[in-house]
Amino acid sequence: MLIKVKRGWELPESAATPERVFRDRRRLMKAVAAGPILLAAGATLSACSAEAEVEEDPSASLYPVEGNSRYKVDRPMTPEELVTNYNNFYEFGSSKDIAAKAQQLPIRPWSVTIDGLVDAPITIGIDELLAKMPLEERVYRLRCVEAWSITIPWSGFPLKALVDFAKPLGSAKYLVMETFLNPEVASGQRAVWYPWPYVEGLTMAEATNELAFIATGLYGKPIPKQNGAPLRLAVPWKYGFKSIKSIVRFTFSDERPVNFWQALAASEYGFWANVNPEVPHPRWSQATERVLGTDERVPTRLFNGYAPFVADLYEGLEGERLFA
Ligand SMILES: Nc1nc2c(c(=O)[nH]1)N[C@H]1C(S)=C(S)[C@@H](COP(=O)(O)O)O[C@H]1N2
Ligand SMILES: [Mo]
Repeated sequence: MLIKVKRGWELPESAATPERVFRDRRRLMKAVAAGPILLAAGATLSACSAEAEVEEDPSASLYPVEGNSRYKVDRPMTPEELVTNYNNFYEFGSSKDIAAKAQQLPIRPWSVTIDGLVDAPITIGIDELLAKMPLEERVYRLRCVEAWSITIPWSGFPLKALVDFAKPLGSAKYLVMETFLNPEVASGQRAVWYPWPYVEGLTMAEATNELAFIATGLYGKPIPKQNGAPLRLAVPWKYGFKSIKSIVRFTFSDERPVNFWQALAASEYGFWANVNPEVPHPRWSQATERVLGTDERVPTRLFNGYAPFVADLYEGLEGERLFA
């Protein structure tokens, strides 16, 4: 992606290739739209239906957005092809290759409800919300609890901007977030042993920390469905499962929520889930991580390398299970 190179970000040649393919497909889609003559090529058409969705996204013209260089990474960007084809999104199944299935998710209209301990609850359409929020691009690392990691350019807005917009009451202690519930299109949600819908939460101090980000774009385009369209959380100092996808509700609460993975296995997953190489998962070490797109295993860092921004959030909380 030329624009990334211009900004001086490290981008391996392999990452540029999918973008070229994407552009070629866009050209093809335009050709398809121009006349019915290509419609006989049914196989080609369905093969690029994902790109067609991206084309139709009404927020497409918002991107790319201005980069924020405050948040530095010391690793090359993960190839887009990998980031969009190796996913955790249990609503569409427990394997990593849910990208095609996720295209079933309708993302317009998409309403976001803000309620609980706020001045006035509101339900707002995603495009109206996007128009009110200060969009920027940030390169963040993401460390999954399964010990793999990626480095990606999100577009979106600071979660604090949404909190300010919501005007929470002084009694709010937590921000609880909820994913859509639609078992008709999300086959994973027909598995009744999971506590759907997916829920996550942050303390107010975490939610208003400058790193907490709502991602609405990825690689300078609207965020793909498999990555949590049309809006998902990005909290890079916590294990990936905290970064909840496809959010429909933000509820301010005075009660700590039980998040999805904690409800499933409280002995393995908790509320805080801050990255710490020295605290193993009960079934595996967290000391190192596999860097997707490379053959490397590198040491994992405390708070995933973001300690300068977030370590002070946890002062006085040493009695809590901060790292699971
Ligand atoms: N709603 C929802 N959000 C979710 C998940 C999920 O299964 N459902 N998986 C989480 C996990 S475990 C990870 S590692 C990240 C993966 O994000 P990515 O697929 O965009 O890399 O999403 C998180 N958000
Ligand atoms: Mo994860």
